[in-house]
Amino acid sequence: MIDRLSNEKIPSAAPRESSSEVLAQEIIERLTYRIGKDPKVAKPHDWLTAAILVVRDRITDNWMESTRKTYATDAKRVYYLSLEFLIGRLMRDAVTNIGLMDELRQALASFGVDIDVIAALEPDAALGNGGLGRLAACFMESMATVDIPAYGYGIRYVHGLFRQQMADGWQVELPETWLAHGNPWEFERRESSYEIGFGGSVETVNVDEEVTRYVWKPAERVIATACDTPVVGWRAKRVNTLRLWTAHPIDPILLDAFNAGDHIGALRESNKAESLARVLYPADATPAGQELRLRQEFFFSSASLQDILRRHLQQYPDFTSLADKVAIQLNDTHPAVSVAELVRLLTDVHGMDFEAAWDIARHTFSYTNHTLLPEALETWPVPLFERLLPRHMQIVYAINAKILLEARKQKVHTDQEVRNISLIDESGDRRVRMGNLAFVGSHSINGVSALHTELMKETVFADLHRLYPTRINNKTNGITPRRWLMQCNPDLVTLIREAIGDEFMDNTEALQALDAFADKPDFQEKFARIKRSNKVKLAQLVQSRMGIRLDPSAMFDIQIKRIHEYKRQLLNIVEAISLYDQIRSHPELDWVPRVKLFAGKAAPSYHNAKLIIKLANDVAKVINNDPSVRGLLKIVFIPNYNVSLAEIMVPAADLSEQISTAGMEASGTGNMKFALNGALTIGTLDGANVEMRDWVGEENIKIFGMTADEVTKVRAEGHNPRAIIEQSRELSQALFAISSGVFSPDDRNRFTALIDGIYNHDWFMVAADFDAYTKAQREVDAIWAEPASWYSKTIRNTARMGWFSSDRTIRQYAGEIWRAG
Ligand code: T68
Repeated sequence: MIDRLSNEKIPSAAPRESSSEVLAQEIIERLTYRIGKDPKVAKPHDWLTAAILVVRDRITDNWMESTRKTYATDAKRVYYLSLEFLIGRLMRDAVTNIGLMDELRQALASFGVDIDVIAALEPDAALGNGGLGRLAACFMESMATVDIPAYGYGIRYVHGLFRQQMADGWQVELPETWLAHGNPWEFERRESSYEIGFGGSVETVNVDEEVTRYVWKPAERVIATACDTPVVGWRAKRVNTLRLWTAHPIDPILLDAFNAGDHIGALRESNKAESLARVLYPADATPAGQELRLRQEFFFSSASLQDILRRHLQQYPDFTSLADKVAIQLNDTHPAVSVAELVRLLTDVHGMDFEAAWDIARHTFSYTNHTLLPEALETWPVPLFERLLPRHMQIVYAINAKILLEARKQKVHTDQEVRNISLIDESGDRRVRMGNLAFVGSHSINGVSALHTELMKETVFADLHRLYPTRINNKTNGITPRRWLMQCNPDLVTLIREAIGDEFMDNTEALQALDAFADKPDFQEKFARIKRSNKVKLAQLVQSRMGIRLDPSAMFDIQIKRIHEYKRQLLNIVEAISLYDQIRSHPELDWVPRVKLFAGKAAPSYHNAKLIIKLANDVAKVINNDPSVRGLLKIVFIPNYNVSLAEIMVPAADLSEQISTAGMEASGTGNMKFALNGALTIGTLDGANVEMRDWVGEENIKIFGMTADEVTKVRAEGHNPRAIIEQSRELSQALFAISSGVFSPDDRNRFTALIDGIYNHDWFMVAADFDAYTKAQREVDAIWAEPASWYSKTIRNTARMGWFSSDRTIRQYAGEIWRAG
């Protein structure tokens, strides 16, 4: 196997020519022989599939080459384990990265097919909830771009994140069916299948007086089968693999049951197995809690580890070299059970002793934390964990005993601190703490922004940090500039190339040269014209989807992200209401016309988040239909936010809303996308906003509100929101309007509880930050009123955001955590 892969004499497919004529010929071949359609009757979808197959074949050539290179150079492999990959569409990404956009466009045009039309038919692969899943997708593209041999491992959900529909302003969730037309990107790998067990018991075998072997006898078993998607980096330097697992029963049908007439029972096992990969859990930043989720976590962790170990043994004699040749990154705690599973595989299956296995595990794993919200930290009830994974429970106890002994030896921790370090939370019902398991099983624990990393050391992991003070480190998030600048904003890219040349396309930090153009009137004018044309495109989308007309010369003020109380869409809506009041009370003033756009999904079980969506829609209805506003303010909530919608909204934004309660947003990545595309940010000193301010300069970002330290202090000392509200006429009027039913005449109490929350505790500091926020908004208006000043700032945002490329982030992971590449 190894010999074959490294043997240069094995012939490989000949490199392909890429003229538009050759591509056209290949498209017809795929249409005819792979899809079975005569070009005369082919539907747009058939053309899309044919085009993807042509592109995929070209990528496949580079893919094999990349795999050969990894073997030949004996390179370390990086494995990125993530329950979410929020990819979006792949066609435009793949075609631009292999540099065939013009040729393919021409080839399709020769059949009268518009590439933009068919590209829009590709469904979004929405195998993630939000930032965490999108980060994994950006990382996959950047790992290929910076030439790191990497595999992403996850689950091939049949249904990704739900489709959001609005029914009278309420969010309704509908199933999403991205696989309805098949998925031409993927390759099923039947030969890469593994058995995954659940439940049952553990037997002990005494090998001799000293050595006991443990044998797990699972009560249930399912098969995990690999499905591979190639991920091509910029300029096709390398192609890596995204390997997603599907679940199958061992016996597809129980024939005895079927023959006895039990037709449903005959399929029970099959349904149970397949339910593992059926659907993505839609809760973000709130743990799912149910047994199926833990089953999903173990299913994909075990399959991935078995695959990693098998690949290692193909190339090396044993596992002593594992940590030198393999780095496994745990994307949040969702794959944390891998720590116990690797120890089990190395000891019970491969005969290693516990100490050696534990040592290898710790040197192989590293863990990224994405949230400090206590309610989002994963824990599992001990009885559930033990019933589903009895052997892993024993291993968790064995690890815990080691760690607690180490802590006791240090003699610096109080009893309470030792209890905090324990892998088992004993404060109520006993629970396994997945964050602590991931921490102790890893040599690196990273946060996703400088602030977040510091807070990790001070809060959730304070005691573990004291025990292992060198492990926590920061890796500030990034975004891929291919999707989030080159593909989504081609006109801006043309303008930038004319101004500063092409270097920024390979090194995003070279955008800095644009700084010299920020105050040039003719450059500003061109920059403004491109922004306007992006806004016209968004306005057309809003017109056609929602029947609302938007004026592209108004300021487009955008907040798009998951709906969550800590992200404070509510603060934005309350400010809109207060602005509405002022426009009506002072019609004589020179108001800046604004369109406030919102989009985002709420977790289906998150009551307040769903109420906030309804409020945005109720407020929009009143304001948009009030003639006394004279079109100066519009509110729009665009349904069904996804990656593809973001690609249209991001380049069209003038103002980017990044207004989370300080200390609560780990990083944010939407903030980076907007600034890179020339929007001004209004934001708190939270997450990566802090570092964005350092890069763009404080005169080019509008920061407002309490700091994380101030929030902590106010919460500790007791906050009196009622007093604050009573002192602010604008705030009390806006809150009163909401709670008294001005926007919900059909149900006057609809929002009473939501507003009572602000009066009574204001956990998210909406009242506390309101005045600072409105003041900042009026300052933004003043800048907008001076176009030269506005564009000078926004151009500098584009110029100075290059550091936030995920290529930089990945280089830091590779150099400082993985020691790979
Ligand atoms: C996000 N986390 C952070 N979680 O909120 C954001 N959680 O600040 C950060 O930029 C981003 O991660 C990338 O680091 C999430 O998106 C989830 O989606 C999630 C999903 C399931 C369970 C818990």
